[in-house]
Amino acid sequence: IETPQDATAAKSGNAATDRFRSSGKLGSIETSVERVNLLASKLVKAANDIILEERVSYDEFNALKAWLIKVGEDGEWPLFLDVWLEHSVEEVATDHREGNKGSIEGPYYVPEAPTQDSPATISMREDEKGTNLLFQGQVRSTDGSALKNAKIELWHADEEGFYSQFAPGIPEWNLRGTFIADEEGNFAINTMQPAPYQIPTDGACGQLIAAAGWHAWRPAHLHLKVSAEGHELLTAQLYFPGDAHNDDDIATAVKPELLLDIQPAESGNGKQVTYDFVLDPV
Ligand code: MBD
Ligand code: FE
Repeated sequence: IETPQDATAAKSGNAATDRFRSSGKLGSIETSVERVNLLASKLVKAANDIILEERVSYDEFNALKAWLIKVGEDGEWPLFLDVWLEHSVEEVATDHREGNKGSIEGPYYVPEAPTQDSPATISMREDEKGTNLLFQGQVRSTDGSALKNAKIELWHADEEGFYSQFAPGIPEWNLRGTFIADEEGNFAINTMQPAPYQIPTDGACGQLIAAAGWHAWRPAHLHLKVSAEGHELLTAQLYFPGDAHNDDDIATAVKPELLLDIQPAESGNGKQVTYDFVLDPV
């Protein structure tokens, strides 16, 4: 039997690649010749400028070629793009918003996790390790009105930093769920605090990180998608104060507004936190 420790970069990378292919995101892409010409020309020019300015050698050019080939073999294009570029795309897509700050989706979202009415406990193993976390709050519109029956999708890594469906030997929907808030937009979800996350070190992205002398860490985080009728979907991540990597996240996806105010649980068991979401009307 495989365990999460048997996870490899290529296995999680190829799972993320398959997930992207079946995500439906490819069905709705709109481009024009003018736009592709503009963007592709700028990208190629930027690369040529670097080669000329930095006097890139044939050895370096061939190292790049070998590395790009390996990114594909390891299925790590989603990981590479989400870690190093998605934060800028997210910034452009959401800078008009008055409601909550969001953050990047990353490579490990799976839609249609089983739905429960709040209050609820996310699906987890009987012996799930870690610190219990009660995550609660209210979903409102920018005018302050409560968003009745708002939908909160939550997914995150476990205490060892593994995501279900991307590391082997974890139940399919472990630490993933869809939750429906009550009539006043209030929600309360019991989960387990995630660990800091290291992106796979044994694939092409890990090779780049080692060769460049970088580190592979993301701070511990919760992933969320919050939605309600007539409102823009909010994709966000929330972070834990004091995490060593809140200030140097490899994915550049931390914002001050996304830090949680973690308190001891009133139940005496673990932690609790209240975090409200404000969505923008469409
Ligand atoms: C993650 O868990 C993640 O959230 C991102 C953005 C990239 C890699 C792994
Ligand atoms: Fe993540």
